[in-house]
Amino acid sequence: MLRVGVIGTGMIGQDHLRRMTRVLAGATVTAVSDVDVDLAKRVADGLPGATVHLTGEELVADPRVDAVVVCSWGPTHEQYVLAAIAVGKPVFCEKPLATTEEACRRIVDAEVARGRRLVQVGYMRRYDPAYRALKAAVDGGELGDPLMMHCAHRNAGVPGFYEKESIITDTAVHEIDMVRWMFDDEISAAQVLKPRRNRNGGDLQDPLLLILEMAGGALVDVELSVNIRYGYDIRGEVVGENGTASLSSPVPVVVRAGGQVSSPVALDWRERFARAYDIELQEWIDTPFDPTGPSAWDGYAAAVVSDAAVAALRTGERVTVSLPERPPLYELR
Ligand code: NAD
Ligand code: ISE
Repeated sequence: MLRVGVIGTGMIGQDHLRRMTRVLAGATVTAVSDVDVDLAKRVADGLPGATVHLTGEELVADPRVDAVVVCSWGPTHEQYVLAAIAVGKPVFCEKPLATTEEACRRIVDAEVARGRRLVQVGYMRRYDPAYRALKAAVDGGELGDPLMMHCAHRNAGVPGFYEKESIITDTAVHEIDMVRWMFDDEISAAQVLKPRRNRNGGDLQDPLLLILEMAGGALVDVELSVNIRYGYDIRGEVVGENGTASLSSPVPVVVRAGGQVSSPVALDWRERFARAYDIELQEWIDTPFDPTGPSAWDGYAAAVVSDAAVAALRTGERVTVSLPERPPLYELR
């Protein structure tokens, strides 16, 4: 049984706790921590035997914790991931790995210095059955070479920690990781176009259109709408030389009644990606010392592009991206 400590007991922290205690096999939660100590205590009430630690560092050092799950706000991830690497404990870190290139580089450097992979990042789309089927269609070759991908990432509203640039660093970062994986290719430039603002978003630049250029020449457009009220809607269509392939809408039911055809829209990411989160965490629990999911390097690469996209958002310019050489620790397996 893997003894897990969870740092950050907010929305996704609680959702991962639920799946580790009620859905998945092989893990037991022995500790939790949150800067909101009362919240951590309330959450721990439902976790028999779990210790509440006042700091994440204390949790990482707990001898009853074999592995760490980090679910606190993005800018706080670095300190906990570094603490786990320092004591050689595996760490599953929710995305983004950290919110800047520099912070992610420090994590990569620490892991390389340690000489083994200990970090997995929560880019769960790689585990989503619909995205996997889309990638299989692209890899199968029937479409010919992929030329473009159209994506939409729509949220009904934004979480409390959201800041001006979170639309890139917290939201678009999923597509940034996903297209690197989908096309086995790196992103070479980013540009941001700003349409008229949605009044639901206050002074947030919402929606926006992110254009990503892939090194191999494909172009990706991502519509980001984060206060669109009607629900959580994730779309993706790859256009190839001979055909197209798109994510099908994963609706549980279609109702035909009263002269209407209707189906429910997911409320948020918990509903839309439930299966993907289950698969990613189960695989991590099964082999925490040999993680096969998104690595610290993938987290770093996403942050380099995300920094470029933030610069593009600020300046209106097309910003080029170049990644340094990937350390041998992260060679594809
Ligand atoms: P949240 O605000 O609901 O929860 C975050 C919790 O972290 C809060 O309880 C807060 O008090 C705590 N916290 C903040 N700073 C801390 C610190 N220094 N130490 C310990 N605890 C701290 O936010 P959330 O929606 O659960 O998001 C948390 C993280 O998970 C973010 O990085 C977010 O991007 C990521 N996330 C990923 C997905 C996904 O689809 N993979 C979905 C949602 C959130
Ligand atoms: C949130 O943090 C997530 O990661 C969700 O998957 C994403 O859709 C949302 O925009 C983010 O705020």
